[in-house]
Amino acid sequence: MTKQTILVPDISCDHCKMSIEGAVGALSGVDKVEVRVEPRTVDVEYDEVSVSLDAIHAAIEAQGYEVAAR
Ligand SMILES: [Cu+2]
Repeated sequence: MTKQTILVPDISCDHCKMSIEGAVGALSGVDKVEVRVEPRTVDVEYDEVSVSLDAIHAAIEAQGYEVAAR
């Protein structure tokens, strides 16, 4: 398992939390995902053999959020 914290500056409320957690959690290979509204981060734990960090970024961006640093 790989752990990564992704900064997403547009996260502002529980709706953002739900949509990002839903989208990232639906990817196969993602074990855990937790959005923190306050530091505006997405903590994700995933199996890098099954899913890439790029695919996780893409799932976040598909929800309408920009990822800060790649
Ligand atoms: Cu929101």
